[in-house]
Amino acid sequence: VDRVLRGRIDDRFSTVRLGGLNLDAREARGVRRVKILGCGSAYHTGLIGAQLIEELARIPADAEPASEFRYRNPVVDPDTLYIAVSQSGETYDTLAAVQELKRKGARVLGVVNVVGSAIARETDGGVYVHAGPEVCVVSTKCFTNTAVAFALLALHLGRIRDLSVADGKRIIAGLRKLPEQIAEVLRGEEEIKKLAAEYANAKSMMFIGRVRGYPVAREASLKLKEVSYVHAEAYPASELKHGPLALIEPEVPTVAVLPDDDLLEKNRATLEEIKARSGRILAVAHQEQEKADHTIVVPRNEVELDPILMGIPLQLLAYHTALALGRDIDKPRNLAKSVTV
Ligand code: F1P
Repeated sequence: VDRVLRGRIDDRFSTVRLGGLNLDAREARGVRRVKILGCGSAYHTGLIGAQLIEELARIPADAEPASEFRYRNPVVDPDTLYIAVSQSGETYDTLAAVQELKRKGARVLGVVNVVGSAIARETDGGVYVHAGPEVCVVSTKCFTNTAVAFALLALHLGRIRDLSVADGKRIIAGLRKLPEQIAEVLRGEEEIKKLAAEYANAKSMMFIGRVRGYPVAREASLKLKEVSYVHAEAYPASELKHGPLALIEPEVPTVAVLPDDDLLEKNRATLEEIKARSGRILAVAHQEQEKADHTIVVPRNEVELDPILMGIPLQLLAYHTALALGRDIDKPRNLAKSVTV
């Protein structure tokens, strides 16, 4: 996180410098929509990015799996800014989506980790996330850094559109706090290891979150599947009552991601519904949750940045679940470093 922030923040003017963005102020003001494309973890950071861009720059934004986008003959709109996200920069579905967009005359930026990769070369400009090489196959530190890069991009767009100058100061101060807070979360690893042992024999795991919590729930469930092969589902918390509640039983625990926002009461009501069906609950929150069987407490930051911090203990949970089940975490089955077909 230090690396993605380094040299990019000017505290005096609460502005952000994104050298390679290649989007001048006039072009940035003309953006009417933002559409973010990526696969797997990259798609999930896109969901976080879309929320940050809506919150901090007030531009309508959404994210879609690049693998879907490329197959559906999408309408390409000249006032939409397209952003491709990829750790490796080589994922074929994302590259194909970029090429399709370029063919149709769209402006496409990249939020990419590997410098000089195919997606970095094909896009018109963008932000490198400087996470360094992902030593394991799954995306972990790159997930965190990409979310930070999106916070910087959202601040930049907001500032150009003069919408979030006051917010900018607050978010910048929050970003500066992140490295130490992440270190604090990592110091809690022993506790997470014990929790992983406790939940490792689950038949299946449910991950839920509302708004800021939802992309984190999706990512945490993907991490668990990728490295431990435990079946997991992720749902927006309000969708539970539209069917999936039927799955809740003691052998199917729920991981609930609970940012300290104005949805916390609503989230607590969902926990009650799960308890009423004898479901076990592991919460990730800023304070102990009395409805939960266990809570992983993470430090408080600006609520917009909660998805960044809350993802980290759940990456550790997936890691220790995989170890508890004797999986080879460095060689997860059926997963390539970059998916090129
Ligand atoms: C996308 C991705 C990763 C996943 C695995 C397979 O990669 O789905 O999120 O962990 O490595 O590929 P990328 O486009 O971000 O390199």
